[in-house]
Amino acid sequence: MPFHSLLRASACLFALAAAAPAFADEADADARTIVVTAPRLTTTPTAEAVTADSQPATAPDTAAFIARLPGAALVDNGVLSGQVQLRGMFGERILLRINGQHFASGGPNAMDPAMHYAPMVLVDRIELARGISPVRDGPGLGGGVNVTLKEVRFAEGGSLAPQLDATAQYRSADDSFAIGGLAGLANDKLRLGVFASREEGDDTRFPGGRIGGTSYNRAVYGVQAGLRAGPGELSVEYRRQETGRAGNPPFAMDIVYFHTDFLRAGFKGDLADGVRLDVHAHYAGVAHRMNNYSLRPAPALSATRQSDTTARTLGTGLALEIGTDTLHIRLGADFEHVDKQYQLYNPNSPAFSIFPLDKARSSRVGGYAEWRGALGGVEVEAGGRVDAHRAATDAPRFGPGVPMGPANLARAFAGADRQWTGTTVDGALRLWSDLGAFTPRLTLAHKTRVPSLVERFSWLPTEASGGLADGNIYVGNVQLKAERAWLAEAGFDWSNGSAYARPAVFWRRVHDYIQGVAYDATPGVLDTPVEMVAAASGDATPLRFANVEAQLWGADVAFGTKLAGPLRLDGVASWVRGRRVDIADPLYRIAPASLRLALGWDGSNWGLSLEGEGVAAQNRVSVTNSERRSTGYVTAALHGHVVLRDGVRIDAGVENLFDRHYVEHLSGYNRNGFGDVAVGARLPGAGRSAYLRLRVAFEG
Ligand SMILES: [Cu+2]
Repeated sequence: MPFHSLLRASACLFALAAAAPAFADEADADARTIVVTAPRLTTTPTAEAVTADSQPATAPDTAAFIARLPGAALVDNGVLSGQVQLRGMFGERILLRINGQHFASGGPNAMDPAMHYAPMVLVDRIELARGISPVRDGPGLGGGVNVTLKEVRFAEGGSLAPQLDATAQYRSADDSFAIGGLAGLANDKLRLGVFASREEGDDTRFPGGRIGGTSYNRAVYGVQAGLRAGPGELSVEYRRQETGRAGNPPFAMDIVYFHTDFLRAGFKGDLADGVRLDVHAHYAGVAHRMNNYSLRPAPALSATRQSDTTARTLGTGLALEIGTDTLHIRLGADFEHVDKQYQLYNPNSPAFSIFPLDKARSSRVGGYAEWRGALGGVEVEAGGRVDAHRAATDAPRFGPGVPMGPANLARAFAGADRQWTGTTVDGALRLWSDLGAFTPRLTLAHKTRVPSLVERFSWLPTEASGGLADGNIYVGNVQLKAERAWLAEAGFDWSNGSAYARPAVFWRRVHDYIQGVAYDATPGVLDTPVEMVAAASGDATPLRFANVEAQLWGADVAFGTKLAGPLRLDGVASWVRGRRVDIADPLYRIAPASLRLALGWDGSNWGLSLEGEGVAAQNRVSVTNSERRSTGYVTAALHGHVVLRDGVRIDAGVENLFDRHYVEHLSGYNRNGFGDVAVGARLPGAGRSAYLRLRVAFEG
């Protein structure tokens, strides 16, 4: 059925392609997004932007695409639940946004990390800040990623003209198809668009069989509009995502569904000469269900569990920029409110129902100032922000079938102080100098992150941990303080027309880094109610979230050179280390060193590249998180593309060319008894996989 749908879709796209008028005028503009090849990135001093076509990536989530960039890696918690790791940090430490919108994940284990909501077939481009994100984007400890989905563009004249941008893909590793795109009408004042995507995949195959519980399906649809009124633009977008059953083998449960709505409205424009206003408001609402019996062998009736969770995020922002692009002051304020609910129950025994998070909510009000200018030959961006935070949760409800242990913990938590307020201060200074082919860069920053609602308020010992997937049972800690990091980063961009290199070294010291630690001084001895409840749930040595001290450092680089004629070599290398400072223990789930080299042939309208990736063993593992070592591996891939005519591009290739069995250090340990991976073993990477992708884009 998937393949038939794909054929139908392809036939449909070919028909459209044949009908597409030539658009010589737009060819250049489109070349930017359609014809880019090989891992070459455009760079500004503060961020890197890549287009969706510039990297061969076939996984449905954008997290896997981002993982190909320098300093980045994929934390694989499920086909639709991949998290971005940047320089050793992942989860809420990274400032992730889609179309500029930041929102809370709906799953207490982040089964829907931000990139869950960015299907690759709808992605236009990605901006990546490897080191830190600017203070105007909000607080955030590590780097930042903003994914921009495809958007209808304003046209030249006054008459409405059609636009289309559609992609269809098939890949063999999971017999999956993805189809999606955007259709719209635009003139110089108005743009209107509708977009949709649909993806379906079976279990992923690896050289030993198939990985149980890795099938998935997901649909996205929505509308967008923009209106140019006088000197400004008004924009509005609504997007709905329906994720169906999708597996999460490293977790105790799998996704039954996510139903998520996104709404965003904004205005950008010139108030007066040199005064720009940017104001927006957005909402995201997630409804989620997961369980431990639909996509994996069902446990005994008394142990069946299902969870219903919700998360809602409301945000607004206002910024005023006074000056020119290169010399200005920017003043802004923003607000974000999040509420979360998490109910756990036994569907076979309705009296067993409990709320590990009951009406938990947090809010943040922030203000910032940024200055962009130059001192002598040195370009400067300096900014500071202050945020006031609040968090609270209700006394947890629970049903009559809940055993005495958890019921007593609920009563104790009801009597505890369940409110927190705090203030954070962030500052960032970026310096760079444009010396022709050579641009040295230096960044110094102080960045913060407040504890998540799960880290602070999960009073019931469960595996909810924001996606750590280490198999440990965790309990929250209302005393947690905000994480504070000092960062220094130095690097340069160099290019001479035929070769380029963008290396960076970084160092980050994190005070009050939040990590699980032994619940008390006598781990394994069941002398507290929390340990007794945890032991009854299968873990006699639960961890509690605590503030510890940490340090991360490393280096990464993107580089490339022309070799001879159209033959070129490109590469990306990443290396990061992380360790606790207060005790001798490496940090958990840090990507091993990696190097990817691509030997490419750039034809005038086609390209071919042979890619090899080597990943080192990871022997520096966290004892605290019971992390296992992993061995290194090498894989190869072949990627090709051809641009048949302006706006019609076909990509095809083979990943894991030699069908190697390999295990990524950052994938979790299997807990799904279906399939051919032993329970408890680290999940393997996909076997040899061929793919075919067609993209058609035109502006009429
Ligand atoms: Cu979930």
